[in-house]
Amino acid sequence: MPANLTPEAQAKLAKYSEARSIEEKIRALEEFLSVAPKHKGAENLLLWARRRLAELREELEERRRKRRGSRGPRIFVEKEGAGQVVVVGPPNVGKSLLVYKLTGARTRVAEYPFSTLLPVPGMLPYRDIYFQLVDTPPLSRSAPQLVSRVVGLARNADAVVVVVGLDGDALNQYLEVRDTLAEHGVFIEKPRGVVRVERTRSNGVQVVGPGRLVDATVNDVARLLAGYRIYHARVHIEGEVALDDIEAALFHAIVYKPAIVLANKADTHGAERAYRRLYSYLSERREKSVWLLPVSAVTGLNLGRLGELLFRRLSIIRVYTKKPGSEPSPTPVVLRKGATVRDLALQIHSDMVDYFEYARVWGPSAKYPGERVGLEHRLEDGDIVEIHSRR
Ligand SMILES: Nc1nc2c(ncn2[C@@H]2O[C@H](COP(=O)(O)OP(=O)(O)OP(=O)(O)O)[C@@H](O)[C@H]2O)c(=O)[nH]1
Ligand SMILES: [Mg+2]
Repeated sequence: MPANLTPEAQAKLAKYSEARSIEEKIRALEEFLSVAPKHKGAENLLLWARRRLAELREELEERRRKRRGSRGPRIFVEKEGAGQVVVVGPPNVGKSLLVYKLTGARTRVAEYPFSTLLPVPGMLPYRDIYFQLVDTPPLSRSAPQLVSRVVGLARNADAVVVVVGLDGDALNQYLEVRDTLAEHGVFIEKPRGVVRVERTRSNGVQVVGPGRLVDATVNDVARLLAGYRIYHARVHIEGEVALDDIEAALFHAIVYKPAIVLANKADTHGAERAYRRLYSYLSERREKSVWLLPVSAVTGLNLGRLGELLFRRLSIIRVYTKKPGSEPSPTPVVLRKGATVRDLALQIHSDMVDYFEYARVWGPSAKYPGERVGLEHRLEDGDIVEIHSRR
């Protein structure tokens, strides 16, 4: 069942999602919490609202510090490159050394636990693109202050790399990281259903994707969204999705992040045994879609394979644009798998679709080199596209 909020509480959440500034968002959430019903159905949303409020307050505090010109700690990391990937894990497993080895970023590596207290981003090159890897403080129930910081980073990221240490009980470390994140609404194991709500400007509420609505119709979805003053949206669903899941996704109360587990310190004594246990656990739960790679930050084992795994994990494609009569651009546009020429045009310029005439495509999605296609043509990784427009 959806949360069944009063119209007043729904209006406050609508205000939250329409808010532009952090201050407005904080005010809307505070107002929501003051009017929200306390019944069971609304529990999850209330929990989310409290946590989100705490994250926003921390972000506001940091902005204020920066405005005052102080060079104090940075808790949030702006996205760069083809995807932001946070590197999380228990203390002392080698997160910082891995991010340093993969990106060259100046992380802090130490023999003792809790050496990293603030996130440090670095860029990992892969073919013609870069992934942003973010080193983070350790996740440990004994340091709750750090937990909310790491969860905030994970919630905002495109994917999560979980680092565990094969010199210890790697399986247990994985389970603890997974559960700690899940307690805060960040899931790294694929849930029964996955929802992504994309706001659009026209065409009403559409439900798309390979999933199935459970005990609900598209009309029910439209009604739910209308309660939050959302009249145009594309709701992507995968797996089995209930109205509840859509409501949670609206406010990012519950998010699913694709994950790769790096089993680090493969060079240490006893690593093989620890790895086998972790491997058999994850392969029994294949449908949860958590990927595993043994590595060693010290010897460099398998570090060269992470780029390819991230590329597949993020479900992205690279599309190279070109102007008539010239060479394709050396840096691709990064799109989601399944993207069409329309998505590409929108990414280039918001006007592009209005003046679009046709496109020519070379590469995997073209039936023959230079095929002439329309806006709905589905692109593939490595395509070269030339857009012809009326101006
Ligand atoms: N043998 C071995 N040691 C490693 C490996 N990776 C990291 N280490 C060592 O493990 C220790 C911890 O490394 P860090 O990179 O600081 O670990 P961390 O996970 O960032 O630690 P916190 O920031 O405290 O959570 C250091 O002494 C590293 O040299 C590895 O692959 N093999
Ligand atoms: Mg560290």
